[in-house]
Amino acid sequence: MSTLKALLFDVDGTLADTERDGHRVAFNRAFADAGLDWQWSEELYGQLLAVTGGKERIRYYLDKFNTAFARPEALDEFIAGLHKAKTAHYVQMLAEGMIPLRPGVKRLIEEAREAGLRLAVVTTTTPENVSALVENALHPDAMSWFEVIAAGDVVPAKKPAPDIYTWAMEKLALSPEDCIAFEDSHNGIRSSLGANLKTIIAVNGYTREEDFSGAEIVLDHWGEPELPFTVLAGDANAASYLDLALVKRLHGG
Ligand code: XBP
Ligand code: MG
Repeated sequence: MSTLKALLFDVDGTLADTERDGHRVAFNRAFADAGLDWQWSEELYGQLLAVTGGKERIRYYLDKFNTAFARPEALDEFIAGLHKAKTAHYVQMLAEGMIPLRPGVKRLIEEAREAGLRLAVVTTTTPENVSALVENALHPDAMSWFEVIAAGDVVPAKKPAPDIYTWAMEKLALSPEDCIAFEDSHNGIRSSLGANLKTIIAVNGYTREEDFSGAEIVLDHWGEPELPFTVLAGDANAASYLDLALVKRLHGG
């Protein structure tokens, strides 16, 4: 194993718990704006999360859960319009500070920066959503902390395909042995493992029961000195929060 050089962070569910009270609410607001009576409940949204990507998720909803809807002829444009409105609502919610980072995220990223590690974001979400979260919840200048932002439609095949991780490592000019990935979901780890990356998992309410075989460790959250994590699978070597020493140990380099 080579020395660890870069940390690759997923966004939704990993940096912040964005899905239930963020994306879901923004989708519902966009539907209401468009005069649609669609309401994505917390429970339905859990099922819709099977598909990554907001536009792809709307299409999946129509295909599987709302087959009676009279589809407009220009369906792609219709979905793109709804999704654009959803992004505007979501970014607004972040600007209002409605979605904090998960415990431990800021501390770990700051420690990694001080140690000279390279950082990247690797996500399925829309690029505007990344900057809105990072600038509002992490630091106003924090976009410059990430050397590569791999987001949204830059690769056609979204997670669980490995393409977005492969794309990010190409931009960093690093190989999988130089990096480690941070994820929260089954689709996320399928993507990172598919790109041959060691992966650390912190689950959230929607992903707790998912299959994380192949993860280096599965935690209930990243942990803080005053807020210890619970290890759901793997060995934290008696640590109670994720710091760089534990990340390096899990990476093995
Ligand atoms: C994130 C997603 C995204 C967001 C919505 O998955 O699935 O679709 O829910 O974002 P991951 P957009 O954390 O695995 O990257 O609406 O901007 O697509
Ligand atoms: Mg995620």
